Amino acid sequence: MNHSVDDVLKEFSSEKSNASSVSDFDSLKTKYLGKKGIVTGLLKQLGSLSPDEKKVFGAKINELKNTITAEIDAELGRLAQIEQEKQFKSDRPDHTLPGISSSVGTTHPVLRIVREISEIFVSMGFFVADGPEVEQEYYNFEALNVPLHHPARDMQDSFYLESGHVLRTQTSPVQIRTMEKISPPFKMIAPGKVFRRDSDITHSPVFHQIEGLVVGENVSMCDLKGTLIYFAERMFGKRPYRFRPSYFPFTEPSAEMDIQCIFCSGSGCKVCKGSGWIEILGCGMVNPKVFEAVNYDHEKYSGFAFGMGIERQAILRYGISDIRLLFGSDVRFLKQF
Ligand code: 2U9
Repeated sequence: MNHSVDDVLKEFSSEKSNASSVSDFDSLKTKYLGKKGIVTGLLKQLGSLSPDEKKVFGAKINELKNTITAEIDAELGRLAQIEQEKQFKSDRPDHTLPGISSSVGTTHPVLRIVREISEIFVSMGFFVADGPEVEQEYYNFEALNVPLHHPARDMQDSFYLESGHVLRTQTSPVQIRTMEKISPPFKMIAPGKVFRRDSDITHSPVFHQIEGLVVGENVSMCDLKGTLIYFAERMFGKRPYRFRPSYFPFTEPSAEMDIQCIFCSGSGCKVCKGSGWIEILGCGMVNPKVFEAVNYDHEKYSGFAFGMGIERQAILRYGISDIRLLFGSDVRFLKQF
């Protein structure tokens, strides 16, 4: 038995020196320490020995088992580390590969137009004002001379909140709030979101407007025309224009401004519905009743105002075929501007 323990250790040492891979050492483990392994076989033989012999050889076999286990585990650990290092080296990022670029957003065409239009008016001395989108009925309707029976005040046409507030249907309340704070003369524009209960191919319940207001002494229809013609020429280039009479409760007289159709140059097409003209904005001289609401002396001061839908300007400026594209957030569309 003594002899065989030494022989087993010798044999193991010689086999170990030939082993080099994880599977080699796994096989050695099975061969020496497995259920049917050599060391396990030696342990089984202990049963046939006397108690004294059992003590001596039992200790020797255990020592042999511990030695073999330790040596195999040490080798397996060393190989695992080598393997890990190899993997780490192969997993290292390749800095020579081209990078993945993140996509950069663009300015939405509606905001572009707001900026472009604002710049034109600011260059003429206008300032830009802002105000709440949730408004009191007074600022959205009463102060603007919009009577109670006017269709815009109907629940069918405007969004009312339970509190009695209304989502502003135009940016005009901003001008009323501004006039409550400052005295003439001044020139201002109010760009922003407005809300109407309207939804079809050409209407969206939310859209954007820019309105303008000029108040001072001797402000005339002539100032209105000069200002708006200058604006239209900078926006759409020099082309024929016309003013048609219209009606708004907050202006008197009122007009709509058309420019010659930019798509057919006046010969008539689908966009201008064959008329050769395209409406670009509404305007008029401020109704004295509006000045009364803000305690301006309407004998001393006069003013003109105008309003335009931004989406409409964007459609005309960029030749966009469908208003819904402006609300769709499709980056393939938005990236074109
Ligand atoms: C005050 C006094 C007068 C603003 C005006 C229009 C004419 C107009 C429309 C254009 C297309 C709205 O977006 S749209 O649907 N607007 O035609 N807006 S005059 O008049 C004002 C505003 C404020 C204190």
